[in-house]
Amino acid sequence: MGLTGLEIFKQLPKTNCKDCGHPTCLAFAMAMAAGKAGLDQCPHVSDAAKEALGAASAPPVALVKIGTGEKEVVLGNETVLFRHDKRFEHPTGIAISVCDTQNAEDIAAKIAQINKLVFDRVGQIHQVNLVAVCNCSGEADKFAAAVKIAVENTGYPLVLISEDAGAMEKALEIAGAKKPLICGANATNYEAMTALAKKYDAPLVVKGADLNDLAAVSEKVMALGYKQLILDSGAREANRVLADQTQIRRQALKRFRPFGYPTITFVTNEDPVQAVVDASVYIAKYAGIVVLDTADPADILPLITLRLNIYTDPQKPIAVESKIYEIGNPGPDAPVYITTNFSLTYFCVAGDVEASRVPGYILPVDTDGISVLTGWAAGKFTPEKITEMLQNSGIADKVSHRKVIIPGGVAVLSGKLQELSGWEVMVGPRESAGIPSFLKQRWNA
Ligand code: B12
Repeated sequence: MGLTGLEIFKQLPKTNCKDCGHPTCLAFAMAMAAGKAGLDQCPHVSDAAKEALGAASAPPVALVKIGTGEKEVVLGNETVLFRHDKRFEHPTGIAISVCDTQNAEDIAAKIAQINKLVFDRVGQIHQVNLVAVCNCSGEADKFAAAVKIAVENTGYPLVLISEDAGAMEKALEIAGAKKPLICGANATNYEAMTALAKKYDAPLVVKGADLNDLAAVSEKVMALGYKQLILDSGAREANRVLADQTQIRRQALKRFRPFGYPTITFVTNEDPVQAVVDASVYIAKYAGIVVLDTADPADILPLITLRLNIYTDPQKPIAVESKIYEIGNPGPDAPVYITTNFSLTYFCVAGDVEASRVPGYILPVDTDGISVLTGWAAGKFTPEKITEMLQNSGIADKVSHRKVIIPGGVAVLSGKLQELSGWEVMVGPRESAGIPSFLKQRWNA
């Protein structure tokens, strides 16, 4: 169990200096107890207090990294049960599995398919994160051969799935330098698997037959001094997985250390539609990693979209940078559109400007990522801010005319904007979908 706010408070300097960003030492202690502040925020804490509070100030779910380089997968550091309490920190890693009973060409072909699962959505690139190689054959040599194909054909970090320490050792001789996830240790093989994990400094899955067994194995591995762990409760049926994932997160937040690690889940449903539904439940409910067999984009895109929605920070709308965007190859006669920097708004407008087939400039005003009418109602999409953008963005150097098109929903801004900016304001349609026909009828720079 974690320390209470008062227990933490006793160890603090009690100067109320505010250097930690909290008004008093007591407020800081309470925030730490709730997992919302870290001891490193207090620059004056003594070494003795650091030692006493070390465990309490560590995040309830440890940070674990898999792989190396730019595709490294980072999991953990979670502090809440519900996203709206703060936010979820690290998105579920999506792993697609290959089996060592498949022939070499089929394994390479599936990996090629996995590598192609890259999607551009509202201006961000989203993709799967890991390739899981499964020792389905039970043979060490076949496993090593499949791992070799994976190493040679993908940049994604690997999950090596075998409970045979001998087979794992051979696989690690091939893939160990890439810090794969070793999957993994159980009640009988944990000593050998932990030794391998230590040797390669690679993260290790600890698996239990149920939650009690998982806690016991996790404790034993921690007692061996290894803490780069990922938890597998052994459950494979969706209702059991959901119950276990929830219990693991709850206990982790109560600082039950054996459960203070990210988790891994496996989708085993043979019905392909139900498999995607199961995976979506695991993504929604705390899975650090979800391992699936399918590499079909029609299965993966919905999961990636769901993950995007769950793992965005609810306190921060998705926004695009406030700068000049060129659609097509606009010249000095091209129309200039004003909008807001809420991603959804910007991408609606960008799509419709593109559909008009008339190259143009779009200027999304920084409204802290909120929409046109919300921005206007909140005083963040004003004639003053639009004028500032027209004057400071450099758009005046790019076009020879001085006409600007604003969204029809904020027609009310036009008079003041024209007065402040000196630009001729054209009120566009309410919906950006109307831009192509609006241009045909009204645009003549
Ligand atoms: Co609000 N909100 N909201 N809101 N909100 C609404 C905008 C609305 C209309 C609801 C209502 O009362 N009917 C009112 C505004 C009324 C008004 O004044 N006209 C409203 C209000 C009052 C508020 C609050 C002031 C409430 C309050 O606190 N009292 C606050 C203000 C926020 C603040 O920071 N203080 C508020 C808060 C919110 C939250 C909950 C935060 C979210 C904002 C999320 C976000 O924007 N990131 C919110 C939402 C979601 C909405 C809602 C339901 C949808 C807005 C949205 O996302 N639209 C609307 C209702 C509605 O609009 N039907 C109310 C989708 C985007 C894509 O639309 O930006 O308008 P859009 O873009 C379209 C068009 O404008 C046009 O095309 C786009 C696609 O169709 N377009 C064009 C865009 N750019 C351009 C450019 C050109 C050149 C052209 C031609 C066209």
